Amino acid sequence: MRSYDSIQHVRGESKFVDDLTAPEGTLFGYVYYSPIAHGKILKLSFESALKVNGVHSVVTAADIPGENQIGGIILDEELFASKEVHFAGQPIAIVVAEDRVSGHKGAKAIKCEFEKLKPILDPREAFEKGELIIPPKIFSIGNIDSAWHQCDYIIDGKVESGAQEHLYLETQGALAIPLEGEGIRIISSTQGPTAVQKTAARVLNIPMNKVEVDVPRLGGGFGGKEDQATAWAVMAALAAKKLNRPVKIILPRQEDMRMTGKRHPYSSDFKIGLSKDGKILAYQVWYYQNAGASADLSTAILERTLFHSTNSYFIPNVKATAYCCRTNLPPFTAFRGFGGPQAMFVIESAIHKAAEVMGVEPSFIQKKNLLKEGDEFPFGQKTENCRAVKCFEEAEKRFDFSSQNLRVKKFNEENKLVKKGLAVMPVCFGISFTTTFLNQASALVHVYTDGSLRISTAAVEMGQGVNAKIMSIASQIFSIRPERILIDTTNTSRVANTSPTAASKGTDLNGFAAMDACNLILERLIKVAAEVLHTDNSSQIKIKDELVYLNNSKTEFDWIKLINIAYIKRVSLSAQAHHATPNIFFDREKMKGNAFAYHVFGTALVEATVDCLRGTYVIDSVKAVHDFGKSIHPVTDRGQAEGGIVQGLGWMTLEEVIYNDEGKLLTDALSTYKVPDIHFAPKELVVHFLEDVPNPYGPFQSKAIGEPPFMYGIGAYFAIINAMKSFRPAKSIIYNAPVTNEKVLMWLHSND
Ligand code: MTE
Ligand code: QUE
Ligand code: MOS
Repeated sequence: MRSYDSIQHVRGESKFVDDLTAPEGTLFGYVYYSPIAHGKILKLSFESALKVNGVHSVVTAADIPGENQIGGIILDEELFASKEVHFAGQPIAIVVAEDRVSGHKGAKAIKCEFEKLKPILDPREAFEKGELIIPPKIFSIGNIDSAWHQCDYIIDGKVESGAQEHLYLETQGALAIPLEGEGIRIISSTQGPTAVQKTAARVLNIPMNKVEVDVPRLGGGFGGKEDQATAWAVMAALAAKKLNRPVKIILPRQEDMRMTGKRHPYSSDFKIGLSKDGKILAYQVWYYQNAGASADLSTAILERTLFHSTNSYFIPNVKATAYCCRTNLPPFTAFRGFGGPQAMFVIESAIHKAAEVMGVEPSFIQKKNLLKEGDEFPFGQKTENCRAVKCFEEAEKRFDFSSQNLRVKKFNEENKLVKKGLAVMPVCFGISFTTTFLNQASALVHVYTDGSLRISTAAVEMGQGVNAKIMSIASQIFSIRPERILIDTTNTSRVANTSPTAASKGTDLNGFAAMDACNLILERLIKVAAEVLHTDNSSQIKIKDELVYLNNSKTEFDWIKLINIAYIKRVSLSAQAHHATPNIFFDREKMKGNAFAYHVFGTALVEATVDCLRGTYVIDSVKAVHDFGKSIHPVTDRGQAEGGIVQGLGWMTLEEVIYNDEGKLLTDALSTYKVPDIHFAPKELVVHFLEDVPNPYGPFQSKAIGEPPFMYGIGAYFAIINAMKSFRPAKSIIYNAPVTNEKVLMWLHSND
């Protein structure tokens, strides 16, 4: 079964914020933003903007009735810069106009004088200057100081990984409509409707019950609309209130790229100690996270980096220290993997370098140290239903690692200017928001008298297929055709206090909530059926394929008849349910706890070919064995795995975000920022579903899929540098992602 709105999508019929029929009199908001990375605002003059034809108003910090504050975890971010600007692209005002063109003209007419201050762009420099957003966070297990004495090899190194632009197809945007009284309705392209509601209420100084946020769907989010969709929605609401007219803001692509944060760049140091036989005995790591100008989700992301510092491996002595460094770049934010990929790239680099020193294959060290059942993570949780070895061995067997190695070796002996490289990439990703309270969701289910259903949950559909999965869950519970079910928009008036759709938890949380709500209705229907069929024992009643069965034999009652009898009998055909993930906790004092409901495992084999004359490369194949649990929706799950892998490949290879010395984004268009296309995607992309692996902690034994496959892409970095290495075996490797064509060429042909 394909994703249920795919036909609408390809026909161009699905409506995104900018496609909605806006109410008559809707005005357009155009954002005026800081051209400099750091400075004091001396004078803001917008009189000439107001003279531009079609311009109605300029909205600034001075128009805010409540607080000029949009921070989520930490209250450190202004909606509109009032006294100082902290990054190039920071919003200062919006011009509200009849249409986009006059809005743009108005913004160009605004004059702002600054006293320029020196920007900090580098996280290590921020660290040196004491610019930390929170005190350092540390995870540790065993005794790192005494562990070094037991090691036969100790290797240290430095690892860099770059930012990544989300490049959702639908840019950030919102439409705000003033309602009677003080009310406001906001249609937003956000992963976090409640965050928008809460922040709008704070800025507008009205209670949350007067703000309705509605989210029909997103043209992609990838984490970029978890926190950073809020500002535009609140600006639109503020302007709508001021002018008492509907206001729409849609960011043009280039300005979206300039104004919004991306995946956090990290600069890291590691020290790894191993025994002669390849056991990792000690691992120490320091992460310098480039957080950008305000906290956003950086602290939660930093924490997830620590959670994934040892990836799929058991290491008895670990000390991982993480610094959240404030710089004058846009606030970096959530992006698929949420800090996990950055951590995994460091440990994989450490293993790669250790393998080189020891003269063994990295996969030898990887395999030797895989997590086993009951092994303890540095945060104190022990593995359960651990499938690290199972996935690795299945991949090894299925994709025949040893003969692939021989083939590549032979190829490299026979070819002088073209080289191949292979890499194995195991992944272990924890499922749950590590901030425990966020692991909750609710659902509201209505059954109408024609037998059709309308379901609301907290889940936001952003292309990941959560609606198709919830539909499938409901259709299985009632045993009715999925066509009878409609998944409603995500709306704060129908489902309150929602966590963002994030952390790959959308289906787990909302699927369980929908399941519980459906079961409440089903129980009532079964009771009604038992009554009309004159039995006291409701366990004799079943609904199967839209028919009511008594003791396994068909009755005259079908789904629609049953619904109507229930209605006539005045039985409620609506239900609401709340779900909270059981048995998880995390103690931030001790940095220990069972933070995750379960883990997702898998192993990929990546092959790349490098043209050593030109520095270009192709990804020949990515082959993965992945633990999907028992998939609710295999087509969607495969799509998530393939999409995640290609996005991960992009982060490691082509996608390079470059800011100049003044903190200005140079790669602010698709001509300068390169993402994988169909030609770059691996020639062979195999995702094998690990068999017979039910997950007791997921709905219908399924597992979360949104983020974990992203990290298979990390294998591409090592496949490429392994190929480079066979061209210049004596030159030492650098760990600095993305490994762009330019970097490949420089490494192959320079003598530094
Ligand atoms: N897939 C598509 N097509 N579009 C997206 O925006 N976001 C990813 C992933 N897959 C995304 C996607 C991210 S960052 C997350 S956290 C999950 O989907 C969120 O959805 P889920 O929790 O329902 O899996
Ligand atoms: C994974 C996530 C998130 C997370 C923790 C994870 C996430 C998120 C938050 C978070 C934490 C504290 C807050 C808040 C959000 O934590 O997406 O508003 O106060 O938003 O392990 O994906
Ligand atoms: Mo995903 S980064 O948790 O939105």
